[in-house]
Amino acid sequence: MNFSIAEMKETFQKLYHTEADLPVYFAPGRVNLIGEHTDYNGGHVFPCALTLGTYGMILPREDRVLRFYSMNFSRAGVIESSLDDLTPSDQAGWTNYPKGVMWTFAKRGCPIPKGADILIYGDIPAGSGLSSSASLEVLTGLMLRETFGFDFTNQDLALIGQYSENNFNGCNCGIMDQFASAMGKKDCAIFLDTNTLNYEYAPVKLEDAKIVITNSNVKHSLVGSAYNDRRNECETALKDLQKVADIASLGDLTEEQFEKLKIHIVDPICQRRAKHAVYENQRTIQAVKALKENRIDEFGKLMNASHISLRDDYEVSCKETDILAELAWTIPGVIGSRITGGGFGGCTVSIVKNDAVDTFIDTIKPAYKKQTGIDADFYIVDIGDGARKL
Ligand code: GAF
Repeated sequence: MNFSIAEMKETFQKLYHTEADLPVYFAPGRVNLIGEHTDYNGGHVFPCALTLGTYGMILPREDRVLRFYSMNFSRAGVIESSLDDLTPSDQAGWTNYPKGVMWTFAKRGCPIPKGADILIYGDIPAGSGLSSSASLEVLTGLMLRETFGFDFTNQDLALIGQYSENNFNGCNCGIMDQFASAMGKKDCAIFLDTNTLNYEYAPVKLEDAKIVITNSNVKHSLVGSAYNDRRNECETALKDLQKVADIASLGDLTEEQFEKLKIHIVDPICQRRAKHAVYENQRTIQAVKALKENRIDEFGKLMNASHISLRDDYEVSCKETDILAELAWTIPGVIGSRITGGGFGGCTVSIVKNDAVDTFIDTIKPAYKKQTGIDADFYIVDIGDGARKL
């Protein structure tokens, strides 16, 4: 299902009985190249914004009614709510995300003054782990800022989205996804220190290669709770280490320091989780250096090592994403391949030489189907700009 901007405008006008020619806003999804599960451990991440994302339109009302409509879920029709009832509920479905952002604006001393009619459309594949919810949060913040004149930067919108996801939607995520969506830059990945929020844009100049996302088309149900479990396990490990070392986060440690200190982490599972967080952070720093120095093969090796660590130590991969990565590693011209995002299904990201892309797809598609019975989808993606008015 693909809609044009003109179709969105036409749908809005018909649905909400208006002739207003309203602007369309956009916030992208993201793919993370390396630095997984480091963002809530004070480490580094290296995501980029996609040209896929979530589009939205908004018209303020004179009352306090909120009306939401998604062109992706048109059967649900218009979902009505009120600014006086900003509480999460199972019945509210996807509208819990924009409502959470409105609730967070109020928490930050900027209550939304009037109701609004809102239309949303997204082209991020559903359930793919490419941050459709973060993009919806950032998009909502952007539309509210522009419509009601709030003085927030795009970085503020990322923090508002994360706060909302943590405190309204119940997922204890880090800042990576919202940051990438709000702050992305065309043809660049963002090297973000999640401890300080210092960041730099690193050009991803892949003249003879492409970024290929492979969707396993599985999402295991434990994703929300297991994500929060991983975060708790890392916090337990950190507390043990803080009894003997002056550190604020796992991201403060080098591999050598960790190896010396690790015996102080009592629970062996927590020890493995912490090992991943420390090593992945260092891999990310090394990978960005390698990219800047045009050592792309080294970047790819670090991606592969990231997958192995996520599979064995962090245990957020699954059979399907392991099959995808392991198949990719056998194909000549594949520079690197790993699971991307929160895990337990979702996608892998691979860097593939231009002349190997067809072989990549032609090899993985049937082999994956044979081993899992599932059809994988492939997206050759471009890196786009962050949230903006179109
Ligand atoms: C999810 C979270 F939302 C991010 O904050 C990050 O932790 C990621 O999983 C794993 O790197 O996308």
